[in-house]
Amino acid sequence: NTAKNRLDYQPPAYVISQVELEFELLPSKTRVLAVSQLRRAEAGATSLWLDGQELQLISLTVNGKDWTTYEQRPDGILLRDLPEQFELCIRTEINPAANTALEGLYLSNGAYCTQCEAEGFRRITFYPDRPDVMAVFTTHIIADANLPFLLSNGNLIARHQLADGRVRVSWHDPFPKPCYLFALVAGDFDELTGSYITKSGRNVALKFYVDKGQQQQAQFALESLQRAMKFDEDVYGLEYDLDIYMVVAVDFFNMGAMENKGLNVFNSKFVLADAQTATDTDYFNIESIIAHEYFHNWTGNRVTCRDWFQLSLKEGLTVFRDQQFSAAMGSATLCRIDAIKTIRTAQFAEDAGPMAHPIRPDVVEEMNNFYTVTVYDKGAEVIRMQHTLLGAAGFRCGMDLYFQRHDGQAVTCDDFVQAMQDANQTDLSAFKRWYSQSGTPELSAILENTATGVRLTLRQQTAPTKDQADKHPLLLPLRYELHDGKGQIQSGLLQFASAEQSFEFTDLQLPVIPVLLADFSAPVKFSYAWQTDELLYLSQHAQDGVARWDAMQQLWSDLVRRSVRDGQLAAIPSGLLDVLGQLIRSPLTDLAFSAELLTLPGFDTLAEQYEQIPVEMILDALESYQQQLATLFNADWLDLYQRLAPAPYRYSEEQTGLRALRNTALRYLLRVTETPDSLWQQQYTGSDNMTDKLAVLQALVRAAHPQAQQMLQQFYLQYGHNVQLFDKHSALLASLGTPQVFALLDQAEQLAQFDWKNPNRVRALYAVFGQQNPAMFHQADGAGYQRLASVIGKADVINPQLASRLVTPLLSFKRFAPARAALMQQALSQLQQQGLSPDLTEKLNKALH
Ligand code: B3K
Ligand code: ZN
Repeated sequence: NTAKNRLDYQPPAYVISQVELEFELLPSKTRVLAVSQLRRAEAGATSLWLDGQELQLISLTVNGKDWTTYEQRPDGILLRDLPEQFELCIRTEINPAANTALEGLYLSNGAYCTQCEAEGFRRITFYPDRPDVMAVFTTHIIADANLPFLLSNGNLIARHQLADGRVRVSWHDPFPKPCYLFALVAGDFDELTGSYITKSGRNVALKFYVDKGQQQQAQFALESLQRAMKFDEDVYGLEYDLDIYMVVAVDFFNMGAMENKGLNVFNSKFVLADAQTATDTDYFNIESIIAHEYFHNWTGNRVTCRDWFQLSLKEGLTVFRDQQFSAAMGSATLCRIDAIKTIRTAQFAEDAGPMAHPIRPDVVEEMNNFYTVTVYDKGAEVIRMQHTLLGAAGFRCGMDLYFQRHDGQAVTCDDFVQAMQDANQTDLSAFKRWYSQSGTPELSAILENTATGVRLTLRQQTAPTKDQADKHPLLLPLRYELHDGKGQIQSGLLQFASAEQSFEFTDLQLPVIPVLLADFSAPVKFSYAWQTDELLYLSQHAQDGVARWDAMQQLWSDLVRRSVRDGQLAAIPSGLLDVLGQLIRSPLTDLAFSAELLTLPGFDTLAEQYEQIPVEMILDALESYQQQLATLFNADWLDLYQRLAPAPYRYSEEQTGLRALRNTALRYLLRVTETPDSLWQQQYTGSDNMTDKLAVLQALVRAAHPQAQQMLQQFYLQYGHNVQLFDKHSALLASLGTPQVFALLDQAEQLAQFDWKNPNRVRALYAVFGQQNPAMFHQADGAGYQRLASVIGKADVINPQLASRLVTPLLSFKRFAPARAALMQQALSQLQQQGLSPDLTEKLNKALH
């Protein structure tokens, strides 16, 4: 066990002021020379640990002399007898062509690129691979002339032709940085160029590097970057600091994107977009991820993490900032609903399972396993709560102080909260427990009359988690609305910090209909004994849009819960049908919001509400309710569909809403046999954009329509040559809820475009199968579990990070009835027989013990 503990942090023995790297690029024999200037930081220290993995050491000198007093181990080198100050010069050889883990320096379709966060730099050279060692980097790249673009961090300072025909370029990044922000890219690309003038008048060159022929598809990403740069100036006063900002799109990538200083590397699916290949959702994701990586330039790069336990310092904060940006670019309510779904499905599940951890973890084996929905998305909720408690102006003051104090430093989550506190002269010590406690608080409320008004009694409780037995109350900011049902509303913000507390409200008598988590003001589970008509009232009259949507979600989960309890489908109350009918016949002006109100909660959202998940019952109830709505409102759906006539494609809030609502209608229409095939065929062939084409296929798949498979085949033949569309085809196929899916998955693995080495290809099939196909993944005989486990075993040998992410749906086997849990556990145990990567080992040990 190689577990590391947060509290064991030791500052570095030596620090590095400057490092000069020289790369001689060859696919299987790349030479790396690293020359670093070191200085003792800890009194009396004479030895220094350098991390290194899969490196061939060629030579090592200290102050120009061969150094022999060192000890080489499988994971690095311990240097001894070092002077106070010295120049360290290390030559290594690495093999990018053999690097299928996609960590360190590797090849993606013939282009060299790097991924160093969290601990990938140690696969490039021996170095103190920890974020609190910040140095100024200069990088020289030597490569054949067939690689015209040789890129690294900072500004280009030189370019020479060498005598042997090769080219040598040099880059210098003046901002000290940890090695996880280092990047190198070398390849042949198309270049899309733009510019941005900062608020103080500096001109920044913006450059996007994409595969040949795809230049125009980066235009939307470029414009998104310009909007993000403006937003950070307007809202936080933060300006870009180099003369050039580069983004490279690669198809082989383990996650979404990486914020390397001045040289972001992106998964190409989060850069490339045009109406024919990208959906509205793709456009939304591109804009938000471009912004996320840009915002890291301040929250992550200028101020970075002291150690990896502090990851949420940069990730929670940067997700919060990208959410603010997306809310400002489009519908804030819709963005919030998206974020809530992520918390209620993936994050609540993580907190209830074997990988439960606080947003600032205490124990880590493999750091790559902690880039989680907890650190990122719950981390963002924890920042959001501070924003709620301090107000926008107070939060901004805290941010200003944070940068004033810590620019150029590697700091902790405590430092962040301290700045928020000091700038606002307030005490956040009670709030800080959110950083150290894992698990989901469950909040409940009771209302009663008193002599002078109404008393609201709140209780909170957090169940023990796998990692922590004892739980304490947390400070919950609760945005409430109290409705008297006749149009009078009292609203405000409560701070609830104990296990139980009562709040008195005057000028009010029961009956009162409460909203207690408007805008989802705290990431908790909430229960209150609303009557059906109270929820219906809130769905119409809550001031907060999120609360209106939540009331509808609550109505459906109540119905499903009753169906599960009674073993028979509960009837949809007539009041709910009235509200739905009304919405279909005359939608709200925000069409996308109407679409959300007309959509039932997903399987995962419902599943999270049960201690033992009744898979079939939830699926059956969802299926029946959707079928009923389809049949009952058939004429209204058709009418709505026909009224929402599409205009030529543009990505805009208005058009996106129209398509969302129209395609919601389509989904219901395809569930009834009377709907003529010509309706969806016309949309499929007649539409000028991928959003509407894909919506047809999705609707066919979800309705298990007899023509679904044939249409998937047609889509593949027509579009499968484009990798983004090939992945969309895979994802659709993997979500088919009938047993044929197993044979189709087999066939898909055989297609020429499929590649086990490319995480996008594998995820499109198997992340989707495991996470978006509950009917087949949870098939009662365990075939789904077996399939996923065997894929994970195969992937782990190639790419541990990929395998480790795919395993998530199997980990929570304890949430299922014994027969099913046993099958899931069995699949995991079989997997464990194989020699596994540290990534999977950590997760399986936690799940199985
Ligand atoms: N910071 C990177 C994630 C790195 C993941 C390493 N396994 C992308 C981001 O959050 O912006
Ligand atoms: Zn990030």
